[in-house]
Amino acid sequence: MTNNKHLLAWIEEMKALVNPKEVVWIDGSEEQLDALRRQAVEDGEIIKLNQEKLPGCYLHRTAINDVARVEHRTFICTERQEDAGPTNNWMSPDEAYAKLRKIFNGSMKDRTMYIIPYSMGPIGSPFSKIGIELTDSIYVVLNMAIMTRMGKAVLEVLGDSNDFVRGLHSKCELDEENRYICHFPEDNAIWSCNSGYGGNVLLGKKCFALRIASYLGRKEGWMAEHMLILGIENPQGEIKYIAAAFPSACGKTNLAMLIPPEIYKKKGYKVWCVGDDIAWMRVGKDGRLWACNPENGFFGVAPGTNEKSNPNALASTRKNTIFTNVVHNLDDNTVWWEGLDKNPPKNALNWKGEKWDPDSGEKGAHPNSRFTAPAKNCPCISSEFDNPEGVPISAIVFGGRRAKTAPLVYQSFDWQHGVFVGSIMASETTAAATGQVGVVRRDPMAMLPFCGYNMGDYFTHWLEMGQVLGDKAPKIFHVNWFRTDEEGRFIWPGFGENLRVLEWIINRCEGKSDAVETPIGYLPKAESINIEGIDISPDTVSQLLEVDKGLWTQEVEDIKEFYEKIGSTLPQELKDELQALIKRLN
Ligand code: OXD
Ligand code: MN
Repeated sequence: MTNNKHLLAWIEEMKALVNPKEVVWIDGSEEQLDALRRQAVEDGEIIKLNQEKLPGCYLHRTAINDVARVEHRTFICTERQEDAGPTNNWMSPDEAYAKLRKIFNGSMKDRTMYIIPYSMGPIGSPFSKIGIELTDSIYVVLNMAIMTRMGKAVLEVLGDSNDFVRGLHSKCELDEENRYICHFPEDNAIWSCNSGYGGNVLLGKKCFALRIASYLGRKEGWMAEHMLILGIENPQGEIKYIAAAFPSACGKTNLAMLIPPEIYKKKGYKVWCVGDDIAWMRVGKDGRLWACNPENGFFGVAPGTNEKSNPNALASTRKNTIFTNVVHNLDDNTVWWEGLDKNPPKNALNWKGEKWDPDSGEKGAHPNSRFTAPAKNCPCISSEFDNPEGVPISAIVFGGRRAKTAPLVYQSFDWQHGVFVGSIMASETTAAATGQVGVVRRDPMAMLPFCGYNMGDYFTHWLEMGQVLGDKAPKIFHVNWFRTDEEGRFIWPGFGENLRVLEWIINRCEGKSDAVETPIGYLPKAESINIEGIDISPDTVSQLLEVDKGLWTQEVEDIKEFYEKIGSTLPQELKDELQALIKRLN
């Protein structure tokens, strides 16, 4: 399919290492993908679901020891350890290649190696980037066909260029002890072994579009961020775009596709989804910040997705979708997960493929079970989705899951303070990554697990982007949908009602709403949050907007500790911001 000598030489080298029985180039055609689906069904790798109810849909189960990203086995392999920084696991490239060569050695002996050429971003756009993934998993091929633009057209754009990310993946034996996700930013390469779980093996996503891309972005003067992108259309038909970063499983997909509350709908408000997970952002010709979603689909968390929480996501999964680790309803050959509806199937298999009794108290779907759905399926997909220029960003929003400390919303004083606000983001951990659940952890810009280089240098890059953008920089905000009362109940209704907060944010960007200055930033006056049509009292809004100085004083201590961990690369500007916060609190 290509004469690109760099590509062919690399493939020969990898072939010599993994020794595949056969090699298949993925051309992106429906015929080839369909043949692969049939084969995967025959091999038992995927199950064909009810084609009347769920046309083009399949179910896959991972190994039970392989259900989430493995951060403790994810490495940034740079020559110098300080380039990976204190928050990443590090191995020298020599050590990592040597270790992984042993694991990959002959790993495809009885298997086919698939060569997937893919583009992150629309094929041929000057802002898109090309990757090649070699894999022994049809599941990976079929997922990449949804999550990226892929096939022959990508090779045509690549031509003779050596500028592509070299991704090697093998399931090997799915051995946890030898599971590694290694990134070689200096070589534009990713090696992933012994996993079949999406976040570890769909190399275009977290590995390339965040870890490798963040490294490239710093070098080339742009940003790769763990952000959703959405457009809010007002009744006059003007659309303003917001990019928002939240740690994994904080409802990014829900926010990206939110349905406006009834009273907003009646007025003519609409929300358009550009992306739900990753934003590549550059300074445009007009000096503003423009964002593109490099992906082509959604790899969303299934549990909790329902007709109320996210009807658009649910609609997106009704055709041409791959479900992973959900419940298999044997009566009608469909799927189910906790929080889909109140009628769990009686005759069903759980995510492990075992007979499952919904009354047993055991969960049927894995908490991190997923759907892989084409973006085009989404009823509110933006008309700008394929626009290579992307969309101009008015506001950047950071958020986390905090029961008490963070108010519903606040605005940073300026860009530098906004970078500080992003750098101190924190949230309770969830099931998206293996490890303890429910612990508060700092996750600056939601990039802690995804930054491909030193976190201190990353902050510096943010500050530098602010210099370039000057007064055209988006305004920066922080939101918290998860504030609770004394009984631990959420006090903000969330979901579509979050538009009420986004409206204040947009108004602030346009200088249309005033604010109260507090030690942590600008807060709305309680009456500036529109509560028309919801059952929430002005008192509750005031409670949501409370800034507890005692809690923030404790918070400062925790930030100090975190900043110490970042160490010598922490920019002086952020140290200054912390001192300024302490001063304002006193
Ligand atoms: C994801 C994650 O899967 O952030 O998007 O974990
Ligand atoms: Mn994510």
